[in-house]
Amino acid sequence: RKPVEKVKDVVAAAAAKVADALSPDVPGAPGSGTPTLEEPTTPRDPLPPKGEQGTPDTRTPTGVETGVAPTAHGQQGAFLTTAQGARLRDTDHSLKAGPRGPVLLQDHHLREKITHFDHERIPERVVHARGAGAHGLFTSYGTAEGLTRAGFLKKDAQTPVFVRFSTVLGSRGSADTVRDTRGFATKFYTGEGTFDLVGNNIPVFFIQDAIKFPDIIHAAKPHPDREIPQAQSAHDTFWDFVSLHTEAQHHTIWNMSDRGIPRSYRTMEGFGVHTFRLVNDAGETVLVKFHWKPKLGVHSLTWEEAQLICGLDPDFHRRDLYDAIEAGAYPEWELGLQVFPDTPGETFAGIDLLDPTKIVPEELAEVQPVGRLVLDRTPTNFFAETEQVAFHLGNLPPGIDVTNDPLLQGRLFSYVDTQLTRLAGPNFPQIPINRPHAPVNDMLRDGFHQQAVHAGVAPYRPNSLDGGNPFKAGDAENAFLDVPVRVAEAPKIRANPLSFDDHFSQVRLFWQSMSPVEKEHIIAAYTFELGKCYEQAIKQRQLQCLANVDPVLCEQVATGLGLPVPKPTQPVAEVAPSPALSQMGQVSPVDGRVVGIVVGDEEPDGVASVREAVFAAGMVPLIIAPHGGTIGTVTVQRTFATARSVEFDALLLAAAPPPAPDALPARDAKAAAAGDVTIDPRVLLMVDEAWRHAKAIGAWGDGASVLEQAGITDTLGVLAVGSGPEALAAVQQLLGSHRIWQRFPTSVV
Ligand code: HDD
Repeated sequence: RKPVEKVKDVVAAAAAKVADALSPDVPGAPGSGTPTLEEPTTPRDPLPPKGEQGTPDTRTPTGVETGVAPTAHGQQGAFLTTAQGARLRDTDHSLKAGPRGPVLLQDHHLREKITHFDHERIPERVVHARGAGAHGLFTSYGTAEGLTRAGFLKKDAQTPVFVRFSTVLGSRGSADTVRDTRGFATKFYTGEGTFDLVGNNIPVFFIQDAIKFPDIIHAAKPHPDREIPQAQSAHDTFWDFVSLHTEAQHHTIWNMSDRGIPRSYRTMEGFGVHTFRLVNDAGETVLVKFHWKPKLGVHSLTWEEAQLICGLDPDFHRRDLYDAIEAGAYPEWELGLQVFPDTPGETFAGIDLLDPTKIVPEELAEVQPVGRLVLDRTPTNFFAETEQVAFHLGNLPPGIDVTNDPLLQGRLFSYVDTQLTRLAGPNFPQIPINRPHAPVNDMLRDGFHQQAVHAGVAPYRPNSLDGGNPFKAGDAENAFLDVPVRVAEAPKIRANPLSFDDHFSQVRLFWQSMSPVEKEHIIAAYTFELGKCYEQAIKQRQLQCLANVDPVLCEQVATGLGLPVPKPTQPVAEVAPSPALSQMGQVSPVDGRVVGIVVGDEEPDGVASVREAVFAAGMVPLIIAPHGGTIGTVTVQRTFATARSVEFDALLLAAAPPPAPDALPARDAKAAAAGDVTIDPRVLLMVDEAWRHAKAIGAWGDGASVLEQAGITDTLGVLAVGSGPEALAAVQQLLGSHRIWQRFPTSVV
């Protein structure tokens, strides 16, 4: 007999012995009588790549095709293999000396599997750890052609991009809707080298010099002793720092405004913050600030919504981004530039353009649109793309250069440096998501995780052995130009320009530009945050800062804290408001807005057509019913147990569902039994919250009686009408303004 058959006999005999030895009371063991779940037995073809997902770039960093099939590590093939490609028989049992062990050290598959698992996590980002990303396309209008030689800003140029949005303070697993600044980092894979625009949704920063970054972050992160609070600025160390280091006050008031709690990444502005320098073909320069303007307008949550969502759906922003893209409601922004003459003083209208705690109001320098960004593809793999993407402000294509903003200069060092730890070595630009789309021909060699097989013997210049390659490019070959800006002759000194000393005028500018409702929200936010501090001295010091901003703001917050109102330490600045800073008064497209539709046990009249009409308007309808499955012809997406008002931008009531005593807490069940409540209390809660959060509510048919029982008699943005289509039309129109603003009290300011 052939040796291989003998081996098979031995294996079969061993397996039989193992089966005999297995205790019959082990679930799933032969003879145990416990059924095991059937697994598919026939291998199938690998799954095709996810729809529209491009295959990873297989070029080496030198631009040479590796020839490696992009699906090689797709984990989608029919047979399980080791990391080396050997097919495996079993991945469910370790190799043991007999069924009762011990486990053998020689089990290479066990060791490989566990070792790799043990090393799956990498350090999270030291800031901006929590984020979500998406791919898209940037199309240039060509309007910046005269200002910069950057090819991706030439007319009709199309550039693939990857954008990562983030919160700053929280850990990777923290909630999305906390009060915080949001990161808005964009990687443009231009044909002339990658351009990273690493901005925020707030146009100013806490500090003017990068050397203070560890201080502000240490102050804002959880306390070092107990590591709480998570993802919050409402604690002593944060307010200790910002009240002492008063240049932080401008950024802080933005955080305390509704900008600190965006409705969605899709409804956030983005800002490059710093001033950059553009250079055109003729070598002429201008100074610019980058702005992202969302197509859907700038909109926020209310503070109560934000807090509720932290518990009810901590992934709210991430989910919203993915859902919108997969539903075809592609998030969209316009890139705009504020353009300033490149004068030696680097100021505009008296504002120091190198001070990152200052804005230039849009009324003084209009934001000029230069292109459009559309995000149309979710990542295939979160870790590979969103987690491993590495931004760096020094990634600049020819035509864009940095300025002397001291915050920007320090950032130029920090980003590469942090990736060396986070992504373990200097070769992170070779990770697929970080690979440039421009051909790379560098002389960087070796290092941990080197992916390239570099040919040639002379990675140095000058050389003769590799034919003198690589050659230096000049203007004709579109080489990057370090703009030869004159550096002032000045002593070496650790100091700021005098203009950086103005810490309050623009805080007041922001405050003065807010509508009364927005001012109320700011007062409430300061009162909440300082109310969470323990040290009276810190609260008093912050009140002192507010006194320098505005007497009403200071007095209202002091009243909320039960503390005396301090006098300003300097005259309150005279400023002209900038209406562009307010979020109110905009009418925006309603694409991707979520409309909850409450139904009962039976399909109400017109629900199916209203649902279709919501879809047709580019919004998302969610049917909310007493139970899952279907109600008549419509499929249920949420039940009274899983739905909560904060998921919806507007609510439609098509029925008055009675209470289901079994599903109610004892108190509500008692009220229902007594006949006091004839509508499910969870529906009443939904309506009450939607009303409190100033959302449009429409009702028709039996739905109108829900409003009555919820005690909502105010008709502002609450419409009981004859038919579903009428209710929808009215609600849709109100949604354009995001909320029924008049419903918020504005008694104070
Ligand atoms: Fe920063 C990440 C934005 C100042 C040091 N920063 C990071 C991210 C964004 C910003 C959006 C996340 C990028 C991603 O999604 O991977 N940072 C800003 C803005 C700033 C700013 C708009 C001021 C205008 N940052 C700043 C300073 C320093 C850093 C002054 C250090 C001196 N930032 C970092 C970092 C991070 C980072 C430590 C953490 C993870 C990373 O870089 O890749 O290097």
